[in-house]
Amino acid sequence: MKLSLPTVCLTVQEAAVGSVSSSVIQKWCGINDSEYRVTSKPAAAGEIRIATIATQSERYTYIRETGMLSDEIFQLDIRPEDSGGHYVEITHSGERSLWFALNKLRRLVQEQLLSEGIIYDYPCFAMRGIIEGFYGKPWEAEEQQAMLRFISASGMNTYFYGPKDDSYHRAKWRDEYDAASYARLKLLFEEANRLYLDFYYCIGPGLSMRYSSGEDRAALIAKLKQIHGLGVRKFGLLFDDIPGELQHAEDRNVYEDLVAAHIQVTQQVYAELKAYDPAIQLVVCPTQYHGKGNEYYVSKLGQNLDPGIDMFWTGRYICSREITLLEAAAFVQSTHHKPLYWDNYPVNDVEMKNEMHIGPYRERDPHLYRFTRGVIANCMEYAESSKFAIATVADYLWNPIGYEPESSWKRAVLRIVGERDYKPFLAFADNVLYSCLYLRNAPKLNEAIEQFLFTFDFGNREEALEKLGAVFSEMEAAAAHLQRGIDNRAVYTEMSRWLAKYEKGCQLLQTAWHCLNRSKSEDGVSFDLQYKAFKSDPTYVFGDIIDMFADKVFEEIKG
Ligand code: LTM
Repeated sequence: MKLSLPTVCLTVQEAAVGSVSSSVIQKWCGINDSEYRVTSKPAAAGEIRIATIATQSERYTYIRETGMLSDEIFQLDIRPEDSGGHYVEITHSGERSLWFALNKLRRLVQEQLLSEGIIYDYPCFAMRGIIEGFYGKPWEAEEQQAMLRFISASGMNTYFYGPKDDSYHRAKWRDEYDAASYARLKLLFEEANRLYLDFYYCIGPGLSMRYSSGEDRAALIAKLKQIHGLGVRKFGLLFDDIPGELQHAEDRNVYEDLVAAHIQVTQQVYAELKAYDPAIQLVVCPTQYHGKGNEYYVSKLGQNLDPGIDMFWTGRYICSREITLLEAAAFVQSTHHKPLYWDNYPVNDVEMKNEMHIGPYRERDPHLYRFTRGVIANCMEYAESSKFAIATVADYLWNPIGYEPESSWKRAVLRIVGERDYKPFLAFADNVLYSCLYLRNAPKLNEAIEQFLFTFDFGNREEALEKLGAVFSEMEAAAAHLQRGIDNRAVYTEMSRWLAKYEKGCQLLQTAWHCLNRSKSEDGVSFDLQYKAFKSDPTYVFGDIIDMFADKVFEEIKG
């Protein structure tokens, strides 16, 4: 989506020294369609004049609250200019913190919150990002690039490449990338770099690897070195979703169990890559990647891995409804590693394929950053629709204590679908919020029906019908609006199945209303047919809310 950002004028003094900040600001203007100019004059209306101060002082390189060095701290000192524009002095420690400062500025402009004052800001979680780690069609190159721009603009700093159905990542892990796929990966890596994102390349060899085989271990290291050739320095070794026992006789002769094999292979990969290039970093995903954190496999793995290797963990369950401090602390205690959460939200693959996960991120303890390396959210194969949830994950990870799911989510909806479709989209979205994080269905519709039933049965029937009719009509109007088209074409296409089911449901509710109003005798038959058609579509919209209401309608039809 295009933003109408003001012209950004860099003060002459800055540009004159040919500073790094000048090139960062130019790049940022390019990405955000904002005009870039160098000036000595105060900013006129519609302009922002920027001056930057780079410093390595403690205030800009160390987060006291987390006790960690950081390259992401910044301060914005915003002052209105007499000439109508704004002067903003950005204090930062380097390119990345300047980048985040500019993105904060962008949000202030976008949300019309640019006003005089000082904003000193930094993120709470060290690693904040997403993983393309779902089953299903990997994202297209353009979708990947757009997603990188989106997460970077949202304050995230990490992208993991690990689509289960990229055969080079998992099924054909031994094979080196062909020229075309290698070139595509290179572009992706370069874009991540340009956007100050840490790029992790993941490999999942566990389906067929013979852990004891020198040849297989050499193939694994050679493959990672091929990726290292692109400039990639961060890797993920994924042992998730593979058999929990050693599969090959030769492995059973060498290792007492699976975890012993995983320790040896991971340690060797880490040692050899470190010797090859000391800058490399490694994350491992255990085969037991969820639970209490004190089980045999994961405790033994953690206690025997180099402390520099990070460990993925999805929490109590594969898709965890909540993540608590106690759970994180238990993991730290038994594995001697802070968990790096691989959070399976908004992913909707495998048995969740009929759900559409667009609701806000919830139920993660606001103090979780104290016990974790970070959170990496696993996305849906629907790249554009993943952004609703991802924007809220980004808000939580930056400032979990100030995070408010509802307001963060509404900002995300506005940003993604735009003003024209905002209200109808909210009306629709309320009926597709169900996920592992939120076990409720269609809360607004549910409340309207509950109120209706009470008044219909025990109060004034006409009044009850009138109120419910208004709710249904509004829903039907929203469905019709969205079916005619959403400005964000990608959302429209990805959600076509859910939008169609929503429309079907809205039409069914209208028929139900006519039945209850007894205005048309043929409505009973029509409702029955429509209801059967609605039920035969497994796409998850409304949950069971319409079913409960349908029972009442059938009861009334029977008289
Ligand atoms: O969660 C992990 C570590 N692995 C897989 C994911 O690739 C998959 O997307 C999710 C959701 O189905 N479940 C997994 O087990």
